Amino acid sequence: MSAPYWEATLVPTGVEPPRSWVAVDDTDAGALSLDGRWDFRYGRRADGSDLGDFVPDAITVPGHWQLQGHGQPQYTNVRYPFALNSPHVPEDNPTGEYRRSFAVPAGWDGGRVLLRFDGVDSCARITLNGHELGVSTGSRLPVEFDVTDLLSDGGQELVVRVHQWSAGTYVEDQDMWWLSGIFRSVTLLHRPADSIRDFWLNADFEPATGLGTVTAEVDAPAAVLSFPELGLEAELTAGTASSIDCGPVEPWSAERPRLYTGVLRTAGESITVRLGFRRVRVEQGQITVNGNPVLFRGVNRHEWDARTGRAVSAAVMATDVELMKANNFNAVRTAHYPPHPHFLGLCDAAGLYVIDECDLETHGYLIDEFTSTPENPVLQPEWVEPLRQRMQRMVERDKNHPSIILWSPGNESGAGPAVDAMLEWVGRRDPSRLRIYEGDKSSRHVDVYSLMYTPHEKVRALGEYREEPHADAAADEHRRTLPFVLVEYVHAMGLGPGGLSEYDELFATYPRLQGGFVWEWIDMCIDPGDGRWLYGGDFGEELHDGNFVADGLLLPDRTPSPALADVKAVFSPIRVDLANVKDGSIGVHNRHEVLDLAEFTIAWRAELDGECVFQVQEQLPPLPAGESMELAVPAGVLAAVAPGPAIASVHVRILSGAGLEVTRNAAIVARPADHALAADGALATAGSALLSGAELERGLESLWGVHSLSPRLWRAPIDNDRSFSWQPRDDFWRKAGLDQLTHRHENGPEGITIHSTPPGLEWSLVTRIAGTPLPATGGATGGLELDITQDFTGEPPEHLPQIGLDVALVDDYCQLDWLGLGPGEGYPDTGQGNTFGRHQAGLQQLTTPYVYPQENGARAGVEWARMSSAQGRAVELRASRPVSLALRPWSTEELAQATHGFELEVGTDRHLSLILASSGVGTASCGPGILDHYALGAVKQQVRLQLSPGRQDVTA
Ligand code: IPT
Repeated sequence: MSAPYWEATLVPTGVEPPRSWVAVDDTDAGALSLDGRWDFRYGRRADGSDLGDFVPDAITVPGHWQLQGHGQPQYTNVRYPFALNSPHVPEDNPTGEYRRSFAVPAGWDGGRVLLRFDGVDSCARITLNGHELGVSTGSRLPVEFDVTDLLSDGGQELVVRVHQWSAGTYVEDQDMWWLSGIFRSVTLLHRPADSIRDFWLNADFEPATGLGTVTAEVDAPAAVLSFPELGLEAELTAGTASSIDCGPVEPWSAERPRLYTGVLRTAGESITVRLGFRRVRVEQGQITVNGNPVLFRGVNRHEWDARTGRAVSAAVMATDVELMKANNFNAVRTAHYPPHPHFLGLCDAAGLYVIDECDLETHGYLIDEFTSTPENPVLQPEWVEPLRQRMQRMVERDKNHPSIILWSPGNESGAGPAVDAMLEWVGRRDPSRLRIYEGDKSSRHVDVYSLMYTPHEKVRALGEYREEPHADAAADEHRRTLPFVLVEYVHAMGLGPGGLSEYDELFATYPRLQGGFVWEWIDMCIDPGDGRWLYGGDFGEELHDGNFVADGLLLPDRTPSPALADVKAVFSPIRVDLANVKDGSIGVHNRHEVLDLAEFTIAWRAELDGECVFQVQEQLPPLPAGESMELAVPAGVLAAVAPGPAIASVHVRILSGAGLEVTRNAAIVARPADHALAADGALATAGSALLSGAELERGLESLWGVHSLSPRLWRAPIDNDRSFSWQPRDDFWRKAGLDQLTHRHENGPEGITIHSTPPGLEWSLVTRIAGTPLPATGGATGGLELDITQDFTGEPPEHLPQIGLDVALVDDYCQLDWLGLGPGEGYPDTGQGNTFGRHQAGLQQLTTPYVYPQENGARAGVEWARMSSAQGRAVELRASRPVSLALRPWSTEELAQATHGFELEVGTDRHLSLILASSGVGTASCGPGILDHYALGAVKQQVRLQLSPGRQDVTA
């Protein structure tokens, strides 16, 4: 018995040869969209024996059936959802049959009619008017069928039977939800007589002369290519590549994505075409575009929409590209499959370098980074041709996009003949672009060496060509000539990633290191329609990988997580260094690839205690790309912040020609001469009136509404600390009892002493709070001045998450104003997007709704703050040295216990964490842990706080 089609390692059958994808708006040939509601029936057997009757208008195309009430989503990362027995799949194979009828539009005379599917997951048998057209495989690749001779005179009936599991599943083991169905558009295309079957306009730029050339291949009779803007009108001959001189042109790059729009015309069809002239090379061990070395400030993008899964609208794609550009990204890797082709057009227009990655991953067959089981499909002869064809299908579909500068055969599939065949084929078909593939450590068939999640020191070694030799001498020699790119790094899961700035420094130092791609763009959670964010296991799946699917820079609803602002700051193509601002100049570094700074402006602001006292804006000089300069501070700025009784600071913002902020920075230039609080000084009124513990407690309660004080060393575990991480620090911290400290309060004549000890261990944290009353001024009630010290006895653990004090409050404080770093949360190795200044946030903005609840929201570098409650209480804090504050409507324990954001309800409880020292966060959820200099030891802490009744801001 021959294998059923869904278990055949087949290439698609009955299909047209692959060709360039043309948007229906770009051709004058007729097209009919078959998107919309289709009839549907669903069963669990691939032979269709249990498919009931069709339900009319029951499902939306494009879409996934699991998100429309049939079957369940399931999320696994590396593991396959069923036992490995390629090419066999389980008998329980969810199967959906789609049906719709349509009429061929009038006027489609002559020529042929094609039926195009842009994406069907994972395998489909397609039937038109009772005739089988063929079988589609390759979920994220298009198939086209010639249906000309099968059209009936009346209406047409199209039936598509789709299977969740197929032989193709074995090569589609990407880290994402298993979701099925017709998830991209279905279109009927008229191909008039003498229309254009395929074309490739490959536009080259010669940096030395500034001349452009187009190599044009066309599969069409008597085609004419015209670009009026270039004064170009050329006749093309089918079957031969014509080389067309275009004269002087402006080159295309991510920074200046210059496109020329023209027309490719035959007697039967006109297609709008776009040229981006650029030359991609490896020169002297560096990737260059138009002769300029590039530095990838990139991100890995899965296609995702929390409501519709991988069926993403054009509007969502546009939002993604706009957000990437606005946040200083210049590159995107289409992890781990060819994206909807519309996205690539957006990258051409906006300026993003693209790694176009083919639909291949066999991760579940890998034993470790270097070895795979012998059954790995990429090692099997029968997979060579189907996988080679997948590469061909992607490249032919996407070849006209100037934004694509690298081709990738796939992700994490190891090495083998099938991958070699993919790389060798594309090397011959398109030598104008480069090849990259992380999965083959020999890098034999690629132009760029790449790894993922590599620790900083190893990356430095690569930058210095000090890498471990490859066992094969020839491969080693070749690999040492290659540039290096991190295809994935800084795993943006939950709070973090830390370590980004240090990677950026390495990229800036070593020419061989040409940047990397942050993992990943968006948290891939499912919103079932009520705003909840669900992850693996929430659909009753037994096998799943939990919240590992939520590791993006955007929260599931596309609101930026704080990390996005940090990435924007670190990736900024313009750096401003304010270290010497007091002396009258700042450093400006132009990190662009081609742009000089003539079109950018700098906005200066002088502030006293956070209030703007002077501002001025000026054009930046035309500093060439790659160069640095000293820029004089305008006279008025420094004059306005001459030392006085306030914290004086200077702020700069760099704005693009369009007025968008590229980056910002700020520096404190003077502190008040009579700063009342010196960290090492004595209490202002010490000796005179030290309050007893009981008096101090009463004072704190009446002034601030303090209900209880709990010293704290533990944080609600962040994803980077949890047990699945590469450095499961939280396991260690729990073993050390940090989450279970018990406290003993002693009220003495000189204040409060709190002994905090873990169960059954000998060491303790001793917190001492001494206080004196502050005199009342101008009729207002007086305040309190506190001296807080925290120190250790015995042998505390070597590394701690934080050192501080949790304050449970009586009033429902709902707003924080502060002078410090902001506007976002900040930890020692995050918060690069923050600047010093006066900030304000309501309770909701003060917490970050990470999908999996964890430590979040602390505002760092705080020197002054005012907390205001709904009841009208306000209290001001002035600190002798910068501290971190986190105001939350739940306790650390509540935060730590919840497993979904929606489990945390906002009541009237308020908890303030006063964090005197904090560990970094690292990126160990997938990658290196906290860098040594961000680790926190058991170090004595001291701070002096002045608390006073605050002025309530009058709200309308
Ligand atoms: C690696 C994968 O390439 C990516 O798809 C994703 O799984 C990511 O990391 C983690 O979120 S897999 C890792 C085990 C190296």
